[in-house]
Formats: sequence, structure tokens, C-alpha cells
Amino acid sequence: MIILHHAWQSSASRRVRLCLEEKNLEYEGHVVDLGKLEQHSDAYKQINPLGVVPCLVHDGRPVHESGTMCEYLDETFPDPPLRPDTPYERAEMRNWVRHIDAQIQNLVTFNWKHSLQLVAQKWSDAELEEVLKKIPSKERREAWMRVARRPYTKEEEDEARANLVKLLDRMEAAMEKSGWLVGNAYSIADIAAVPFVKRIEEEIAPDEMQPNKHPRVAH
Ligand SMILES: N[C@@H](CCC(=O)N[C@@H](CS)C(=O)NCC(=O)O)C(=O)O
Repeated sequence: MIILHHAWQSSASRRVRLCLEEKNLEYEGHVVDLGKLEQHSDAYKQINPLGVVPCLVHDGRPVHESGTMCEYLDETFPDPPLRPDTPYERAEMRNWVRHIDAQIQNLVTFNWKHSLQLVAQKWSDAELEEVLKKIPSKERREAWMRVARRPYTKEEEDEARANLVKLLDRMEAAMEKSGWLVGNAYSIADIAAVPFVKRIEEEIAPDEMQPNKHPRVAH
């Protein structure tokens, strides 16, 4: 039995949902309400001690990290295959997942502006302290602290946007050969990229997705 703990707007959750759909796998979806901080609850942290979504549970065993979950699903349910045939291309695929994951801070700069920030700004200092106590990682405590008290500035947003556009440049170059990020077929590298590219297209830098800028990525 497969259970996916996820949130609808979460890019990392989207990756795993895409992978499950590609493989036509049945699963039970458990929505984690990020606005209610369910991801930091003790019950959820027993499943994923990192206190983030998604988390895949297969036959009672949890798998963390969306890129790893996609690889796990592909190894366990190989049809249709979502990893390239050669070790070299599989290494390239994993590095794409890493490059994209490394952009998380740039995405976080925009992420919660219209949603979680509105919740977090209403907290008193005491409430904020309680929230921070339950967050397992320093990086995430900082992210919550920022949205609650020091929202990202226009300069920080511009810098984050420029970094995300650089990633689009790299993708565009990589896709020149076959139209896919790695090898000649759709793979977990593309699945990992899709939710990020969608966010850039829909809200962060729609201009960059015009045919004269990044035509292959936009396609
Ligand atoms: N590297 C992790 C990132 C997970 C992640 O950042 N999840 C976000 C949603 S996309 C989250 O749970 N944010 C809530 C929080 O940090 O409190 C993965 O790929 O699974």
C-alpha cells in the first residue's frame, strides 16, 4: 500500500504526484495543512522527522526527499521507466535533481508571500517562539522567522529571480539535443524540474518563458 503525505501547492509534493500518475499507481493521499503547521506536529514528525512534505510511505516504511521518492518508485515499479539506461545518464539525472533542489532558497523567497506569510505575520512573539521550537531544521526556522517578521525585500527577490533564471538557461542548453534534460527520454530529471518551472512561469518570471527566451523549457 502506498500513502503520500503531501500539500497541494508544494513543488516537492507535485514531483511525487507526477511520478505516481506516470506509473498509474494507486495511492492514498493524506493532505498536510501547512497553514495549520501540521508538518511540525509530533505525529507528522514521527513519519518525517524533517517536518516537511512530502513523505511517501510504502508498506509501512517512510521514504523522505522527493527526488529519492521518485527513484524509489521507479526501482520498485519499473514500468514505464523514468530513469535513463546508462549509469552516466543516471548520474546526470541525479545531479539535475540536486541542482534544482539547491534553488530551494531562491524559491522560498517567493513561496509563502501570498499564503503562509499572512498567517505567520499575525503571531505574537510568544506564538512565534512556540512555532520555532517545533521546527527541526535551522534553515526552516530561519525561513519561518523571515516570513513572520522580516519579509524578503525587493532586492532579495530580484536576486532570487536572477538565480532561478540562470537555472532556466542551463536547462535550455541541456535540452538542445533531445528536448529532454537527460538522454533521449522523459525522466525523473524532467519530473523534478516541472513544478519549479511552473512556479517560475506562473508567478515569478513569466517573461522568461516566452518563445524568444527559453523556448525548449517553455515547451
Ligand atoms: N528537499 C525536500 C524539500 C521539502 C520541502 O521543502 N517541503 C516544503 C513544501 S515544498 C515544506 O514542507 N514546507 C513547510 C515548512 O518548511 O514548514 C524534498 O524535496 O522533499
